[in-house]
Amino acid sequence: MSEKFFNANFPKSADGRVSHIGIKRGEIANRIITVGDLDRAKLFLKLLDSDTAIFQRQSHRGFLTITGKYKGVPVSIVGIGMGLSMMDFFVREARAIIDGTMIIIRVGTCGTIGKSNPGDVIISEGSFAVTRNYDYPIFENKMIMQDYEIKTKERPYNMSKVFYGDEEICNLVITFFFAKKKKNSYYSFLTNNVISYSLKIRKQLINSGIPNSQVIQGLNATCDSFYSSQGRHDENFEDYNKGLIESIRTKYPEETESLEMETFMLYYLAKCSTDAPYRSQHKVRFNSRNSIRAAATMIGIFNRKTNETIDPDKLNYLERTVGEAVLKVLLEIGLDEEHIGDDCVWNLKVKSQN
Ligand code: R1P
Ligand code: URA
Repeated sequence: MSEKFFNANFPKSADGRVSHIGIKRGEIANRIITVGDLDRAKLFLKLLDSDTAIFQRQSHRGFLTITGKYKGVPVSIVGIGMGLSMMDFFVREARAIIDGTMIIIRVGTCGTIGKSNPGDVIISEGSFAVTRNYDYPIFENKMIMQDYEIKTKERPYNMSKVFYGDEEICNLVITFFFAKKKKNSYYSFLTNNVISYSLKIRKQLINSGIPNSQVIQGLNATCDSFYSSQGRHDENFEDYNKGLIESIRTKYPEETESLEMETFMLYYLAKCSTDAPYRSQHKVRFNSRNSIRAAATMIGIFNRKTNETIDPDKLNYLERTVGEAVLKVLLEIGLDEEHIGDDCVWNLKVKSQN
């Protein structure tokens, strides 16, 4: 830590920077795409308007914030790295420095455990957490373990209830891929696509030999490890996770499509968000209105049933396609109160080349 922070409860630097994501008021917009991989954030940067200055700041904790305009509207792209706590840092610290509603759409990758395959796009209407039960003992033999489970009803992993994303935004993401929506069913990716460049993309998909992907709506399981709580086998650790994927699908049969590591925290915090950031209200009415609206979309990269993995060119292509669709969705949502000010980075002019 190279500078002094003030207020131990919610630390900020003298010039108002929040301590982990490293930005201040006016450097992040109300409409946000968040990703894990910082290269994905840089890929999306290329989609922003070129006639507006683009702000970029990478914090010492690994968060990358990019703010500019898309079709004239202020947007931010935030790369957060991985895991529940990184999502928690990002959502809370961003919330502390933005006035008005925040719209946050995650564009991530995931493992697939349902109908979907690598190369399919999944819109997560809801998410639950799968976390290691840290009170569960490390056993010397299986018999003692079975006795313990019978006596205590404890299991090595806990599964939370489901928290849902913003229905309107999730549906909009789907309609930006497709003209019609049918819950819990398959969609032929980019057929009936309402995005104007659909034909071009379809041709490219065919020309590059990339088979059609599907867009699937389903539940997400957000796990506190890429390994143990996603049911991966690792002989170096005693993880008690044999059969975990089946247990997940038993708890939420038919609906669970994806395993990843952040969406639950995003949906949960959106649900916990208060109306404090609405400056126009003058006083806080606890939880009378949420100030964060969230959705999550993810590209399947590993099929956990068949071990199939995605081709990197296909992933790169899909990231760009999904990113562009999500930017368009962000523009569709009206905001009742937006962050404004002359010092906002999106109001800066592009420096002339001369
Ligand atoms: C694990 O490899 C990471 O990939 C997924 C998981 O949620 C986890 O963060 O998401 P991103 O592709 O957005 O990083
Ligand atoms: N991200 C995850 O968390 N798990 C996967 O299997 C793939 C991406």
